[in-house]
Amino acid sequence: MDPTLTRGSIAFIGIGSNVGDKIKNCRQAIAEISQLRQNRLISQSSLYKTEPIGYTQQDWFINCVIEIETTFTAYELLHVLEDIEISMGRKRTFKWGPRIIDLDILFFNDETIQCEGLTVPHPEVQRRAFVLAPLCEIAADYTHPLLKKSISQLMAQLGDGGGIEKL
Ligand code: PH2
Ligand code: MG
Ligand code: MG
Repeated sequence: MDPTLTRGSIAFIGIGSNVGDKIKNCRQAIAEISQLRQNRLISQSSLYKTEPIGYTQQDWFINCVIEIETTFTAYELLHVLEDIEISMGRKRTFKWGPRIIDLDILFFNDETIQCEGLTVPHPEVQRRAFVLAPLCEIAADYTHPLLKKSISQLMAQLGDGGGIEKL
C-alpha cells in the first residue's frame, strides 16, 4: 500500500490562554502542533475573547479550536500536548486556574476513551460556549459520539453564548 495514502486519525483540540500575550500563546501552540510531522493542520477557528468559566476570579481568556489529522494515538497526542504546554512555561496551579496555554483533546475520531488523565470526548464540551462556538465554525455537523447530537444542536441547546466575543 502506498504509505502516502494512509490516513491518520482526526482530532479536535481546544486551545486556551489567559496569561501573558494570550493571542501569541495560542498562535505559537498551533504552530508547534502543526510542525510535528505526525500532525497535519486541517482547519482552525477564529480566536475568541471569553469570560472565565468555573473559577471566575481570573483574567479573560483567548480560546480557539483546531482540527488536525494525526498518526499519533490519543495517548501519544495527549503527551505531546502536555510537552508543548510545559515547554511554553505552563505551571500546574489549581483546577481551572490561570494558564499560559491549555491544550485539550475534545474529540478523537468518534472514540470514547476513559482512563487516567484522559477522557474523550472532553466532558465539558457541551457546557462551554468558548468551545462550541469555535467548533461550530469548523465542525458544525460533527456528531458528538456520546450525546448523538451535532455541534450546532449542542450550541443551540446551550442557549446564551454570552461571555464570548469573536475577534
Ligand atoms: N478553561 C478552563 C476553565 N475556564 N474559561 C474560559 N473562558 N476559557 C477556558 O479555556 C477555560 C475557562 C479550564 O480548562
Ligand atoms: Mg481545559
Ligand atoms: Mg487541559
